[in-house]
Amino acid sequence: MKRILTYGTFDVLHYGHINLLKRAKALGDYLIVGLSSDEFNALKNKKSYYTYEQRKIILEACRYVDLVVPENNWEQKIDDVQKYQADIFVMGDDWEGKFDFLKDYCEVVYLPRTPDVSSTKTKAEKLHV
Ligand code: C2G
Repeated sequence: MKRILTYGTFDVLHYGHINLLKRAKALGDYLIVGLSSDEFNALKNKKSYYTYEQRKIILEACRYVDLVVPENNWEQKIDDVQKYQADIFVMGDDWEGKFDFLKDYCEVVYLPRTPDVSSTKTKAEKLHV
């Protein structure tokens, strides 16, 4: 049973997020997502359209996601890898290198981001009519 761990805000869930979750899940059998709390988003200077609870409901409906847990700070990742017995930590490659310290605890994989889509862009673009 290979366990995968990833983190993010996953606001206004879009196909870039799904593409990441799908590829992460394909690396193992069980995908745990550390979902950024509203308070942690503030630390990331990110505002989300949906609240943590709303983003959690949406993410839990995704077929690739097995467990959603809160991400409250930058420091919890080592503990989380141990707590959730993660074999592989996965992030989009906009984070390339930023989490290499986890290599002492699990495999670290950075996956290519899906181009041309983001929650910010989705919220800003005119709706297709
Ligand atoms: N992502 C992607 N392609 C996009 C947009 C996002 O592959 N077009 C990936 C990101 O690289 C990330 C995940 O989807 O791995 C979630 O993206 P965000 O919600 O923007 O997460 P972020 O704000 O980068 O938070 O501790 C880590 C942070 O919580 C990551």
